[in-house]
This record gives sequence, C-alpha cells and structure tokens, in this order.
Amino acid sequence: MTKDALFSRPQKPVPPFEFNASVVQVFDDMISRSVPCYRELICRQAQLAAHYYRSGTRIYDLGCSTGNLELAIGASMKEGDQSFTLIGVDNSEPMIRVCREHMEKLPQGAHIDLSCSDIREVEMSNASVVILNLTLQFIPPDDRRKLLSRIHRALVPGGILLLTEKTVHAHLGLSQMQQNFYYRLKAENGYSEMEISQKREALENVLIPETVESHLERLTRVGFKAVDIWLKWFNFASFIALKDAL
Ligand code: GEK
Repeated sequence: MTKDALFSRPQKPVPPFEFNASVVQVFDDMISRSVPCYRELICRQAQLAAHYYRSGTRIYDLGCSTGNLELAIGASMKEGDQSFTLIGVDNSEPMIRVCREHMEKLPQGAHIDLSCSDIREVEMSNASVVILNLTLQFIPPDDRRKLLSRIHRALVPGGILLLTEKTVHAHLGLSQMQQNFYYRLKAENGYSEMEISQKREALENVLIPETVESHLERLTRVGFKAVDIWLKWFNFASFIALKDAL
C-alpha cells in the first residue's frame, strides 16, 4: 500500500480535492488513516449486504473506489449466493481501473459489473441492497434528494440502503469538539498538522457534510419506512434504511 503523503508539502493555493491518479495511488492508505473505523465499516456493511441480498436481484455500490467493499461482500456471501450480481459505479477513471484489477481476487461466479459513470445518471433497478459508503457527501446537496428517491424506487420489497457519511453537528460547541477529536485521530494516524489543514482546505466545498437529523429527515421523506444509525463515531454516521415497514 503506497503511503499517502499528498499534502505533506506546502501548497499555495491548495487546489480543490479530486479523485485523480495521484489520489488513487495512495487511496487505500489515505482512507484507512482518515476514516475512523474504516475496516469495521467495510466488514459490517459487507455482512449486512450479504444478509439482505436476495438471489436474482442486484447489489449496487455507488462510489465503489478501489473495491474494498466488493471484496468484503465476496467473502461474506453464503455458499449458495456466491453467484451474486454487483454493480460498482465510480466516476473516477483511475479508481475504476484499480478496482477492476482488485476484482480478480473475488471468488469465481460473482458477477461484477463496473461502470465509470456519475451515480446521478446511472440506471438502477431490481436492487436488494444499495450502498453509499462515504459518497453522498461528494454529491451537490441539491441533487441528493433525487438520487435517494431513485434508490428507493430501485429497491425491491425488503431492500435496504446502507449510507455512511461524515456529518456536522448543528450545535457549534459539539461540532467543534467532534472536528477536534477527528483531527486528533488523524494526528494519531501519522498526519502532520500541515497535512491535516491542507486536506481540510482541499475538501472545502467538495465534501459537504450535513447533520444526522437532515439525513434522517430526507430518508424518511423519500419513502424509507425504518432507519437506524448502526454506527456513530463523533462526526461520522452509518445508517441502514429499510424500504418497507416490515
Ligand atoms: C469505499 N465507497 O472504500 N459519481 C460517481 N462516483 C463519485 C461521484 C459521482 N458523482 N462523486 C464522487 N464519486 C468507498 C469510498 S470515496 C470516499 C468512497 C472518500 C466517487 C469518488 O471518485 C470516490 O471514489 C468515491 O466516490 C468517494 O468503501 O474518499 O472519502
């Protein structure tokens, strides 16, 4: 795994963050040092996907990056479901290229269809599981409701959405405390003060977090009948949303 040192030299001005070839090269190191509980998120969401997957349907992973969830889903599927169908979508060409290479590690029989497209434009249907792991936060806020509504429509009865996001607290004091604990974690994971502050600047207006309450309200508004937060770490939250009441 190549070490992420992208922000270790001073940059003036710091350019907006994008998922280009340099980021993709260090992505796995970057995400595991920048997202709290990343391995737990991957492992548990893969298990949830395997639990709710119905044979004959599809799993969609929107913003699949290098395919860590795909590999974990492959490992979590029961014997009889090894021929599951998964559609991974990412609009970064270099991400999809690396993801394609990683998919060779999956057991034979899995149908993995990778698409380099914008998740706002991709057709979805017959889904038992849709995953947005740290991706909705990169979609312009005005487009989020429509995307979630399309996901809800694409789900079969009994289907689920798994959503993980960086969030912001409406209370200024709690918001600052959460940010500080988050930057503390990044420092513990080896990032310098300059790396932390330059990355923060690069993500300004690129990663736009919302409150947990806004997420819950919108998921309910687009039609999800039951929503739970199954994991919360300061300013990160993982939701499971059920299409139906049962
Ligand atoms: C993981 N889920 O490792 N359309 C398609 N892809 C997009 C779009 C878009 N409009 N906007 C951003 N992306 C992954 C981690 S990373 C999160 C997800 C992070 C893609 C982008 O190219 C990147 O690969 C991914 O969303 C976000 O489980 O880096 O913080």
